[in-house]
Amino acid sequence: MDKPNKRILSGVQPSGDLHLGNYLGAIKNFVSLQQEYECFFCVVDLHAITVWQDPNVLANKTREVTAAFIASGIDPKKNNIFVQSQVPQHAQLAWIFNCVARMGWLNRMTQFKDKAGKNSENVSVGLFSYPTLMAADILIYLATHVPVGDDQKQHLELTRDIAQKFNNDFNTDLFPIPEPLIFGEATRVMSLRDGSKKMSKSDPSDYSRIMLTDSAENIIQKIKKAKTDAEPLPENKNNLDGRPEAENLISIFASLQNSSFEKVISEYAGKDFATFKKDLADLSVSKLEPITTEMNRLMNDISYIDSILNTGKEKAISVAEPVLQKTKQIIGFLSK
Ligand code: AQP
Repeated sequence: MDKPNKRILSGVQPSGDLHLGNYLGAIKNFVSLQQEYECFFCVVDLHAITVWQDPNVLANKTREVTAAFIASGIDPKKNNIFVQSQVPQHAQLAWIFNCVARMGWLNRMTQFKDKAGKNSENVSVGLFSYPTLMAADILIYLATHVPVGDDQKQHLELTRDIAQKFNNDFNTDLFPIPEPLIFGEATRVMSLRDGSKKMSKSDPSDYSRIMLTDSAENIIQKIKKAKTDAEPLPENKNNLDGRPEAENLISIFASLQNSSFEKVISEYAGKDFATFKKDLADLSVSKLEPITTEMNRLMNDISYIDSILNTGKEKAISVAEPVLQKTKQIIGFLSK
């Protein structure tokens, strides 16, 4: 069993249409990391079913996330792209981690509190234990680095705690303590309707997010209607206090342009939002339209997508299985 120095694992849920937050916070960064790291990119359908998913659309959404990876520039020959439920080692290690993680740790997870809201008695047990499965996703590959959006930072800290506790409890150094890779100008893209809420697949308003499946007209409309305030764009970053919607649109612009927040501010200082939004819409369409077109082309070739997933599954299992066996041996389970 090799111990890699630079191995990435990251996942995206097939729980709805992918949006600009998923793209700028995660997928765009995957593309830039693929040369430097050995990468495992996973469509995390086991995570998706922590809330109800329509069985008639789940398979299609799973392929669509795969298509989005490839259309965004992830090379399927160089990287391992696969589906979480097709690699049973994830769920097996997750059970072991359920017995390592402490209730108090999981009780602190803000994503669970946000998603469960006042309904916490009625949500699935899976939604609560989601972070232990995420720890298993990462550690079953002995991944050293995890590129994610800022919203996943707390879950990654829990993964590090689980790795550390397992290693301590069993006097081993099997699991690495993985490092988060949270970078870029848009690590937390906010809703276009409310700058205090994260852009999310599950927001009931379509106008809260730009989706990778949106047409150019839709993108233009959504940016035009995006909430802003009456002030022009500021002269510097300090003048953005209390203006989360303005800050969000500037971050999106900077990230799409591969530029910096400061540079965008200096370019647009004092200009009105109508001008800025028009340029942001043009920029968004020019960056996203080629991805959407390629996703649509790939979705017309399902056998190609499935062949990529099949190859990815085999490679993933070949790495995950020895780690699972080693884990079981350390715990004291009977071996095969
Ligand atoms: N708004 C965001 N800004 C930056 N990054 C984001 N990510 C998600 N939303 C934003 C990052 O995208 C990757 C995949 O996320 P996911 O689909 O697995 O889960 P999620 O974070 O729960 O995404 P959603 O869209 O909010 O889904 P729902 O509404 O179903 O809960 C992760 O790296 C995440 O950080």
